[in-house]
Amino acid sequence: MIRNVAFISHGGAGKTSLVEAILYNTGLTKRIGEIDAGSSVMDYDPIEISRKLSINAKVATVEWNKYLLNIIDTPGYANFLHETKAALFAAGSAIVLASAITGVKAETQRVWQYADEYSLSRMIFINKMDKERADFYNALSQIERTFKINPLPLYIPIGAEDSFKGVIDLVKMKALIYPTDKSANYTFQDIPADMLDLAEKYHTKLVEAASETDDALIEKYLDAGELTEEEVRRGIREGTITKKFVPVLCGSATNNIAAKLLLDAIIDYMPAPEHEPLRLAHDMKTNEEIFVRTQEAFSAMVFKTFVDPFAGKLSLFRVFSGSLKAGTELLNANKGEKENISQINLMYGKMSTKVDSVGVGQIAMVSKLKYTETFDTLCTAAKPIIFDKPTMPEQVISFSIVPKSKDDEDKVSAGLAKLLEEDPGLSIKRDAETSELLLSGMGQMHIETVLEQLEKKFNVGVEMKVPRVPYRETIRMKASGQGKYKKQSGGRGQYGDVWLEISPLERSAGFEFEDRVVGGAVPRNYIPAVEKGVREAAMEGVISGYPLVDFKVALFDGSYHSVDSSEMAFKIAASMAFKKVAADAKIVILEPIMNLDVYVPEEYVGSVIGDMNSRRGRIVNVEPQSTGQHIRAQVPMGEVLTYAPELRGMTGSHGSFTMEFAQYEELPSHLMDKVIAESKGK
Ligand SMILES: Nc1nc2c(ncn2[C@@H]2O[C@H](COP(=O)(O)OP(=O)(O)OP(=O)(O)O)[C@@H](O)[C@H]2O)c(=O)[nH]1
Ligand SMILES: [Mg+2]
Repeated sequence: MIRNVAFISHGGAGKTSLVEAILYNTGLTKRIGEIDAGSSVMDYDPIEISRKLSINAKVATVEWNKYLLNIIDTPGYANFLHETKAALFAAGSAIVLASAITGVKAETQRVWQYADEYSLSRMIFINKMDKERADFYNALSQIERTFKINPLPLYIPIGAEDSFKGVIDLVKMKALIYPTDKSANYTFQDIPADMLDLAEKYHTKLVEAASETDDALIEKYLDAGELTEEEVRRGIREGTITKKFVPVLCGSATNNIAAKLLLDAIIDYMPAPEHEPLRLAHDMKTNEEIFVRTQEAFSAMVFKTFVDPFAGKLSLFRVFSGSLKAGTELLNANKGEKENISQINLMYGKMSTKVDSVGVGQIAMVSKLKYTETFDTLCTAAKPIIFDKPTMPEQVISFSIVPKSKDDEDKVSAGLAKLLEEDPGLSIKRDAETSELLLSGMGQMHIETVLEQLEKKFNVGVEMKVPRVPYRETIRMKASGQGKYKKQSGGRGQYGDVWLEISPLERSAGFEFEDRVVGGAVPRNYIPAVEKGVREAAMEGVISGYPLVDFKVALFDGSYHSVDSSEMAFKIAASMAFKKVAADAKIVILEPIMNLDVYVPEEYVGSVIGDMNSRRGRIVNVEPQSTGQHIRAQVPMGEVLTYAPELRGMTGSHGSFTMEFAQYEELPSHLMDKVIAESKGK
């Protein structure tokens, strides 16, 4: 009996702390691990300890009431949400944490959308009820407005802040009072007299909502005016899985209040693997898209890879169908290679225990796979399938990086190669012109942590330079002209001659090629070389070195030589023609525009908006939140490369934001010269 949940929320809401309480309650740890003391079992990475936040998704497999619960703890900070998205692929449902003080933030909305993409059922846990300014009802109404859902409390808090001492169970209609020793050995008591009306109100709401999930239940409720506890639970389960409503719990992770209740609720209301949304995969034999059903032959996807300099590669996989025994040989369908699964481990943090087999819904770890990378499918050779990979958010930022010592270049490349295996949000390429290493990721903090890992795990230091903005070139007019490449001195000559017409396409259309040659002026077999010549020349741009995009090229005439013509000669002629006609077609520079979501307390709204205007930003919307305002804006990427520290400075660390790529737009002409000059100097 299995449940499979991911904990998701904005950074710092208490996901990892809640998992630590769960590890303690299920007997896996003797003391509750604390983020602030650096004693967390889940956030064990040295960088997670020093930064006091989760960078990697990690798994805790725990046993509770004879169920095996696979809990995935995910990062919540904006720079690491690609990791969360990858991990959600392995989850069957999600527990969304909110803060009783600040409610939900920009990142919570982002991860909520990810859960929507995977159609996951959800429950909400309003955490930090013990902290100053904790207000359950405020957070509840903010959740309702933000997510436009029907949140349905299963428990309401007794007291708040220092005097938070327990919760009222709205199904049983009993008070659960907790001791102060964090043991979570609560006692059942009568509901305090001054809370009876409130509890009645929420109880009625809960029972009504539960009854509405089923005709027989409604009838019974209308007749008898009450349902049994079992019937209420059945209704809640039905409504949660069908997403009619979202159950809400509340508690305090660090005081170990309500963590056990959450485990009970996960078992009671979250879907079993066979009731989870079905995953799509490609059947390699029939070449069809199929839904993978749990009872089919074994299949699993690797959703997370850790590369330890000592222990080697650890692959975390989620089983979607069938079961697996240790010692089995599997197929990696993406790579077409066999992998031997010699040992299977269940995880909590970095701790693991060996098991003989795993079944549907389970998450486990296998080490030292030879070919397998993150998002590869492992299956049987008899039924090879490949799961659709989760898409990663657009990378937001690129820095060029330079080893502190010239001798370290090989070590840097080797270390980065390992980190790339761990992190699907990271990519690296060498700049063709400057031969600098460009590291692209989700934000400045993301790149910084990668460099910290290089230093800590692979012992090499690198420096990062100001990020580069990925500008593009495009054209605004039609133009046409000739490119002729002719060399006839000694030996075999070279001859290619093409006439091209270039015309603009709409934004993000990319590149189109049209063959309009008549009468064999350019022989068929040379036409692909012409297209290739144009494509390659466009990658290098014409005026700035940035790729030229969103255009169409038509080849409409040319000539050839029966002996001297070759593919190479036509490719060169095409590249010459392209550069000439593009230059005549009014080249402009495009800049990336970002969607920026900023959350700030009321008193900073004016200065944040004023600042946005000075960055050529457009305010799209300003919406009140319970804790301030949500400002949505579109801003050129070049203006917000170092926004994180600047917003921190502007708001005394009270603001938060997320940023993602929106679209390319024309760079104002007065800024063009500067971009061209900088790219020449790079
Ligand atoms: N008072 C109080 N503090 C809490 C509670 N839960 C977590 N915290 C504190 O909040 C901070 C962040 O907690 P984490 O558990 O790291 O939060 P997280 O959601 O895992 O954060 P990310 O991994 O960065 O997304 C730590 O300082 C915790 O001690 C709670 O219930 N009450
Ligand atoms: Mg965490």
